[in-house]
Amino acid sequence: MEILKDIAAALQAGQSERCAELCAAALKAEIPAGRVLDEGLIAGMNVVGERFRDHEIFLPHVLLAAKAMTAGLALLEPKLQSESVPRAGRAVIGTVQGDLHDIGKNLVAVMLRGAGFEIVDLGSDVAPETFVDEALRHEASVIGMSALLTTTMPVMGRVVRLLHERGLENRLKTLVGGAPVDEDFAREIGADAYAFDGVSAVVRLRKLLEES
Ligand code: B1M
Repeated sequence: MEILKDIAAALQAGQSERCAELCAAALKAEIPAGRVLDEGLIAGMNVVGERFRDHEIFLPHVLLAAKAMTAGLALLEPKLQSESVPRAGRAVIGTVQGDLHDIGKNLVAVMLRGAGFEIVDLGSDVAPETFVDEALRHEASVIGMSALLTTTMPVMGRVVRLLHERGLENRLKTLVGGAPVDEDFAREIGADAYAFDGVSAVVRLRKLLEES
């Protein structure tokens, strides 16, 4: 669809205002928010990621694209969340220490809230102790962790180990995700669940809460 391609192009060009305007127009044309997200914003960001990897563009360009993504997401958020869903359980979520990538984590939080979960967002660059202390303080049942860098993935394992050291592994379950993370890695570090994206995070979190 042309407008979705335009959204992807505006994001790649780092044009926040245009990106937001186009997202608003797409919603007005009754294109489902999930489609605007997948075929517009995420499609555009994937190209940015590839071009950054191939050294065709540099960090300031990626930052502008991230700003455009955030502007578009702000418009989609109310549509992605369905109101009046009964509260299904509480989790804290954050991007692990040393990692500032928060777009995916924010998106997952939106999807989880939309599915009725109470989500406490701890932000990015979250230390292992903070994950555990905040989960206890908020009486959450699950710690959700996001990592986008291969260098920060190991922090997830530190959180799992900390839970064991403090005898909390049965009380606080762990859910991990992010582009470099996969099922095998989750198993290796002893996390309770892995989710590929926001939709699978909803399924996995629901299952974890049923089990706890
Ligand atoms: Co950076 N970056 N970045 N970056 N960045 C990546 C991750 C990279 C793959 C780019 C590349 O080289 N192709 C690369 C990592 C390489 C690696 O580790 N092997 C990289 C690098 C190297 C870096 C820096 C080190 C660059 C530098 O400084 N030289 C630096 C690190 C800073 C730091 O964190 N300490 C850096 C910085 C940045 C910006 C600040 C400019 C910006 C982030 C802005 C922000 O987040 N506020 C940025 C961006 C935007 C990217 C790319 C282009 C896009 C990430 C994104 O937002 N994707 C990224 C390349 C890429 O991934 N294609 C890249 C869209 C988002 C919706 O997807 O985050 O994958 P994603 O989230 C998905 C799933 O992963 C999953 O669901 C989400 C929705 O579908 N998911 C979960 C995520 N968390 C989950 C949690 C769950 C469940 C599912 O449960 C709890």
